[in-house]
Amino acid sequence: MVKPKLQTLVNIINFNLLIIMINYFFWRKLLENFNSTDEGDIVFRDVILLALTGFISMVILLLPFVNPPTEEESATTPPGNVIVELFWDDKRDVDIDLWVQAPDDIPVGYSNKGGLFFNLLRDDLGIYKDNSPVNYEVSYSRGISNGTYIANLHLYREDTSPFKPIIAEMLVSVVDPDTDKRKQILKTSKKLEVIGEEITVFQFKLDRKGNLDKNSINNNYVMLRSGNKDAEEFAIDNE
Ligand SMILES: [Ca+2]
Ligand SMILES: [Ca+2]
Repeated sequence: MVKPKLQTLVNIINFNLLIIMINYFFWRKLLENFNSTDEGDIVFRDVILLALTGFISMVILLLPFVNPPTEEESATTPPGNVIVELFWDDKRDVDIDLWVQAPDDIPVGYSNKGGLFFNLLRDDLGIYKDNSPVNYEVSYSRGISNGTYIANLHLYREDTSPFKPIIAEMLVSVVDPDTDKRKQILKTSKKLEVIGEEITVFQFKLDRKGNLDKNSINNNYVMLRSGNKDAEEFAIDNE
């Protein structure tokens, strides 16, 4: 619960006293209409009046705490400024890898989860060793560099033999650094059929504000992945 500042509390109490007075005179005027002259009735009336005004003032005093402002809004603000997401069928134990590269940075993917600007949150292996029910990878950048971004996917491991083609969906979003508003700028689906194949899904240019240069969008292939099985074996053999 967020504590109100002292000044706010003083304002509430002042306001509350005003309400007590208004209430008291309102109800008193109302009850006077009964025109009772009996002393016992007057005492009873005053007690009731005090109890009533006390109750109303308690309610008013507690109102600011019924639905206090929380810091939830900031918790729902997505992290990062350039967000590249990859989705594939949750029910299939297929491992697909997302690879991204920011301008003037190294490729970021499962074997290199952090660069200067991008970070891969997690390498989703399909259903294998996954506590979540989803097949999903996401990379975030902090801040937006001016220049060309590349987003690839790599079909790493199959679930069945022969392999049944699978659809992967890629989304690119930008969070405006000034307003924190998130906007999806690119979206597409790809049918993947060849195990081990890496494709470039998007190349695109952004300025520092996250504005997309629509003329820059293409999918000319640039290899980003490293640490693939062949490369690992090659590295081990040559040690
Ligand atoms: Ca993966
Ligand atoms: Ca998964």
